[in-house]
Amino acid sequence: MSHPIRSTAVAVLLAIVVGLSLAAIPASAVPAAPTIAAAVTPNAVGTGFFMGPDVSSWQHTGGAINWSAVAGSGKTFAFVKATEGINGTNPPYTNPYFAGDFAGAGGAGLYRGAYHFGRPALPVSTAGDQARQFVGVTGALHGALDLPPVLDLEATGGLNAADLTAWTATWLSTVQQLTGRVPMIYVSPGFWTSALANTTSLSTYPLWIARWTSAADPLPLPGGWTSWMFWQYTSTGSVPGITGNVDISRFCCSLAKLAEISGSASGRPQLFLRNSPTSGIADHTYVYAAPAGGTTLMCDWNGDGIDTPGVFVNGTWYTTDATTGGLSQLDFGYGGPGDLPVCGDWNGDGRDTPGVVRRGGWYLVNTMGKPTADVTFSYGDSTDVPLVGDWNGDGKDTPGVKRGTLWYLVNQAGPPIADTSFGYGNPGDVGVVGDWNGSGHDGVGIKRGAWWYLVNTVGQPTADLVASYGEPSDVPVTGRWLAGGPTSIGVVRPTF
Ligand SMILES: [Ca+2]
Ligand SMILES: [Ca+2]
Ligand SMILES: [Ca+2]
Ligand SMILES: [Ca+2]
Repeated sequence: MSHPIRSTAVAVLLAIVVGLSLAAIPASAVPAAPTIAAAVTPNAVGTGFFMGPDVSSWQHTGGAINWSAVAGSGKTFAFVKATEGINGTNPPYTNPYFAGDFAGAGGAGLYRGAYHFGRPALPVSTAGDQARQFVGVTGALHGALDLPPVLDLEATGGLNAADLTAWTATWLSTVQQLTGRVPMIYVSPGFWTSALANTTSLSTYPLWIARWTSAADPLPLPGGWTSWMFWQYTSTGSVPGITGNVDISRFCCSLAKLAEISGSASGRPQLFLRNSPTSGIADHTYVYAAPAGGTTLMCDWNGDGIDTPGVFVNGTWYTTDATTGGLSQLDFGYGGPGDLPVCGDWNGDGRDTPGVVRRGGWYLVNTMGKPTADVTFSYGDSTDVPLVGDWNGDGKDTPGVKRGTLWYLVNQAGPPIADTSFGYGNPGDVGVVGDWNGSGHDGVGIKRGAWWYLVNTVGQPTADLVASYGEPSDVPVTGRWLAGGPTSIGVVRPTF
């Protein structure tokens, strides 16, 4: 079935020069990687790990917590128990000190997190009940100092590993849905290994590992995790302002990373991806915890055949290989504010890498995190929308630009003359690129409102595939969400 859409009157355009000179902007014009500015906090310690306690009602048996003294001792963050799921007919438990301690920690300038002590039970839907119980007390945790929500896993409730895994996954996904934030798992290696049979199915969630040891690190990690975000290294710590023993944890990374995982989740990209371009609901829905306000690109950064997010915000790239959201794995500077980000496999090695387009100048790099361009040239002008595709099926991605309703595609990085040019769509349509039929050649398409019109053969004036997906205000993304399939579609929508 063919669905014509209005095309411009010019069916065949002469190839035209859209760039006047090669590499008019020298490579050195691309700035070196900017460092990510560290957040300023009065509690920063100069070296070593950033540390903080986690508290519950137990820490009130000796009196109120003096949060100013906690902060003054050099601690950077604190976690406070909010709720504990109680099954059956018992009323759900809320820590009576949660509100006061959460506010007190924030008032002292500490990053603060809230956790739920899980009480797993069957049916698995009780996990959703407990997620709602938790969020009902904590709210969405969008405050500037708020850390990700936490599930404290220490009890099995008698569930076997498969049920406990399903219960945990349900709590996490429900909290993520309710808050727009990616929750974190608190667990000991022993509990994860035995009670959850060391499942690797949840390793895209950040890990708060409980391993009480004087060793220099908590390795090895269970569950397929390759990194930890917080490490509770002792249960018998001492912190000024808190009476008695208290748990203390270390944060993995820099203050900039702490700031990145904290604060408002508002505006962070939420992905809705379907496996078939023309049918089905969202097969993959997740929030990517990159900073708000950026441009989301989907590319195959690790060469495994699956496209995952990269977010470009004013010259900083936040990329991940995870297919279920979570935090960025690699942050680096490339380009600057006002640049238009692109990604593609410029050298045909099977991995996609970044590029930026600045006033018609293209600056492409072949290695993730490399601060200087490998390839530079001019193509298009400052008002064109850059696109990237493998138009000729040779395994390398090359530029295209969309200028109003006209498309200009080129098969090599450098020559300023379009190999293919044609009109497709209306002014205001958003252009997309993909290999919709798995031929090895990319085609094009447009998103108009909620409707998508996709073409397998560039230059063909009628759509091969027509689909309705997403809201008119959603930003389209395209890519392979399953290895081996043709390119499919999805949308990006900022979280609330
Ligand atoms: Ca990949
Ligand atoms: Ca490559
Ligand atoms: Ca190509
Ligand atoms: Ca194709």
